[in-house]
Amino acid sequence: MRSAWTRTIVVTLLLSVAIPVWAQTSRPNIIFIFSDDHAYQAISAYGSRINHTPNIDRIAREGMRFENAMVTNSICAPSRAVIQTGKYSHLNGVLDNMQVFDGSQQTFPKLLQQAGYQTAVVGKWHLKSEPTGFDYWEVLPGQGAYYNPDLRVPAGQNRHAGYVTDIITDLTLNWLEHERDPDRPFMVMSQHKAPHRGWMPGPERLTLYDGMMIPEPDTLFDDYANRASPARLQEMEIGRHMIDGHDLKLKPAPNTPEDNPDLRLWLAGYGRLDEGQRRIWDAAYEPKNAAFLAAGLEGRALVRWKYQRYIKDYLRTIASVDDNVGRLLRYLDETGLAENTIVVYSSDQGFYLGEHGWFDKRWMYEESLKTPLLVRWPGVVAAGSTNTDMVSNLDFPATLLNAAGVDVPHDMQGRSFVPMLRGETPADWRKSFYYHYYEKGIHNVAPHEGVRTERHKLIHYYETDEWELFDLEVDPNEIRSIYGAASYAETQAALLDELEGLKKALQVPDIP
Ligand code: SGN
Ligand code: CA
Repeated sequence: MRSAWTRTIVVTLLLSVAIPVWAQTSRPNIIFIFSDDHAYQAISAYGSRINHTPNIDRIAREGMRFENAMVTNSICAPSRAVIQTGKYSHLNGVLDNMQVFDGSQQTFPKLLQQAGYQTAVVGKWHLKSEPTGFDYWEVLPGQGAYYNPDLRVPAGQNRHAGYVTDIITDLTLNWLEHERDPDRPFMVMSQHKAPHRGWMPGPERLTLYDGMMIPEPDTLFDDYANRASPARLQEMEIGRHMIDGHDLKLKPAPNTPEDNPDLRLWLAGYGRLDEGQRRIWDAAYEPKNAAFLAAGLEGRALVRWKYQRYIKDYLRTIASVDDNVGRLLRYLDETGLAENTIVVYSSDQGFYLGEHGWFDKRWMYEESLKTPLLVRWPGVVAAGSTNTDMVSNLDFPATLLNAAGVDVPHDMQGRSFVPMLRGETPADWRKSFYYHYYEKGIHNVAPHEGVRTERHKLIHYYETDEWELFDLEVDPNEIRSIYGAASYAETQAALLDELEGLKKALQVPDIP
């Protein structure tokens, strides 16, 4: 009896050793749903005052909501390069939106592939070089278009009729249904263009919020007093920097010269609509535009109108993202895949929804430093749980590799937050976070670096050698820098030390 048991155990052990790791089907699948510029303030699971996102909320309700997920460099291509590599911009080579990602370097999809995962990426990519480490890819060239978008594939480019958010989901579902190898685990990145600027709502959502007033943020009329000079010098104010044809959907006058940038942007958006799409677009916007032009608004009233026009279009594009998250979740339910699939929802960075009078991102101030992060993992993550530790897009690859049972390479700077997903924060988890924004160009945000702790934030605009210090507990809106205040001298000195220490540990080169 005993020897039979022993034999069984030995055979079982031998078998489990003999089965290659990649053939074990219990490893979780991963669906990484990513959007572009989706602020946590516009997700009801984060307490949004301005919209409802029932499908995205479902991921939070059945999973974990991270309240302090931060990006290392709040802009598109850099954030995506961080996510591919688990390394800060100064090591992965993508400091700003102009640089080309070196796809020959180590990335987490490649490591998953080597471990037997089937990998795919669909939608916004923005790293310029061709995706590497993916069995299937179909990505938007550059920023991509909202309507009738082109998508790049290894053999060239295809034009798809319809609305980009629906198309990205269609392609994701098509791959899952028809091209995936059911005997292997998969990792698919389904990455939306929405709600990126241009803010062109889908055909079914063009009149959502009509007749409603969306609440304004407290700092819509920020005067940038008590801040360093960059806050005043930026070019991302709703009042001053929105483009009529592009951002506000006001048709350029018939005699507008051809080289007018407003007209060019208008044509790049509205100009792509086919006749049928144009009809419903015009029916939605023309009556509202006529009423606006007749009202002759000025001053704060005009800013308020622009805010309403902007925020409604932004939220309309999110409504389509939410619908499409619902489609993906339903597919997982219907196929039984939900049980063994990790679903992540996140965005490449946060966004200003009128806070400080702004749209766009880039700053180390909260709304763009933080990004939404929701994770559902049945059997591992407790439903409806929350986490407040400082996690980052830097940690995404280490976390996904760890979840897949793949070793995390030592040269990745991020760290797995799988322990937090299980409800336990390691005692030595980071208590401070290093941030660095580099780009010089559109929106004129001065390059800066800084350190964020649970309570404080120190920012250095190194080109003009100006500093800001915020106490987030007493000043959550970051409207009063207390850098240099005697009562904060100790805190300030400690943060300066912390910043130096982090830069050393993270191998940040000296600023030239
Ligand atoms: C475009 C937008 C900018 C935006 C950048 C970067 N202008 O240039 O407003 O900051 O993208 O965005 S637009 O006129 O083309 O809409 S990012 O998300 O790709 O970093
Ligand atoms: Ca972005």
